[in-house]
Amino acid sequence: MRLISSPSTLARWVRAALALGGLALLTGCDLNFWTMKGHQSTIDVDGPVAKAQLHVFYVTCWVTLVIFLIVGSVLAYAILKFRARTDADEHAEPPEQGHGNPLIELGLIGASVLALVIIAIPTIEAIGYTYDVPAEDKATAFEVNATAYQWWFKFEYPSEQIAGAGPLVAANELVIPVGRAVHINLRAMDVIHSFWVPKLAGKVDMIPNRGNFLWLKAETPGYYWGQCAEYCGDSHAVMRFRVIALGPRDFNEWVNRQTAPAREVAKVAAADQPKAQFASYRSDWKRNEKGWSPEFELNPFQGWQAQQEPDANHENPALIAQGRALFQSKTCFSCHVIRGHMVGGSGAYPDLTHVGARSTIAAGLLENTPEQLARWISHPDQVKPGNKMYATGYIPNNIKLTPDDVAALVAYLRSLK
Ligand code: HEC
Ligand SMILES: [Cu+2]
Repeated sequence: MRLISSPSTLARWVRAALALGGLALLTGCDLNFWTMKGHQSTIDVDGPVAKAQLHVFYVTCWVTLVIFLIVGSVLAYAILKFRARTDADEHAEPPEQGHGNPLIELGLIGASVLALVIIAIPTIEAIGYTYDVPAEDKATAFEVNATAYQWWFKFEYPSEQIAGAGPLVAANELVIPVGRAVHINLRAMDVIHSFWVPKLAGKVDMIPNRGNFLWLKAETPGYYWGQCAEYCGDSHAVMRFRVIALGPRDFNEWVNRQTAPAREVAKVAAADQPKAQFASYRSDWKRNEKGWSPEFELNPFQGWQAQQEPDANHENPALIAQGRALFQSKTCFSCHVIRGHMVGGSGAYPDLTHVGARSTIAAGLLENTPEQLARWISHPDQVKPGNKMYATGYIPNNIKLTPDDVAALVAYLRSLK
């Protein structure tokens, strides 16, 4: 109790707690406090849109730093110079008060206007530049539609039409060509969400029944973290996505694979093939625990690239065929499209035609490994609170999966490269 006996010690404890809390928050955001680097750093950015926005931030910072130094020094000077030195000082009458000095007042107004103008010029410039694709980039711009659902993202590529199926559709991973302006139409199907890839561009809201858009450009091939930035319900905090920027050749290859129908795996006698390598998900995984391995965290771009290739040596065609049948009998197909394999699904749920080629599942929450897939489909409710797959599918359809079912479904989903 002695520790908080006086008000000033209490104040010291409160300050220490606040400082610790702030540090914990910063590390929670996975931003390095000293280098300002991190998956979602707005200080360590790529591409002209994010750079223009960062420039405005720095201009504002410098101007306010100068103001802080001037006001701070005057304040410090006054505090030291006019402090009470003796007991008599402390009880003395206040000195005669001044009543305005036109020169100082006009000077301060002038200085404030100047500071605002210095900030306003680059701000207005950046607003104009970041609003829409600039004229010189229009000809080569790439168009994408992004639609937000509680709690995942759908990406449509209007320029990549598939005969009889409309535009190419993917979920939660937006693949874009590097060095080209990307114009993204933003839509929402239920509530207001917000589209934010901190390293590439500032956030823009996705509003039901109201078209919105933004543009961005990646200059370096890579893997960028995105996040819904407008509170949208139970799983808002884990409504994420990724942007993967690829060079022209890789991008074309990706489009070719994605526009093809779901992969077929030739049937071979089950006895010749390796057994499933896992029975179920790890029961010691906690709710919402981070879903990726240290290797993936270290180089997710390589992880994503490795995920594109089918791993024919470790596939079990009989198990895959079993999984494909289960996908139908367990009613998964009533929500999810697997183009070319079965008729069903609707645009309102993640397209799974090439789910095996994604690096993450459940909207960027879990790394797409066999174990995490097993974890997701056996207990979606334990991973993502309120998710619609569980609430509107598993509960009403009474979907129950045995460990064998899970192994077969995982083998099937993994084969969909
Ligand atoms: C009621 C519709 C519905 C049913 C039935 C359903 N799902 Fe889903 N599924 C969803 C929704 C919605 C999501 C997105 C959840 C989220 O991320 O919030 C999803 C996500 C997924 C994902 C992750 C996709 C990604 O890229 O993030 C996989 C894999 C999946 N479901 C597999 C299955 C399997 C296997 C079954 C059958 C056992 C099934 N689903 C049944 C609606 C459904
Ligand atoms: Cu959201």
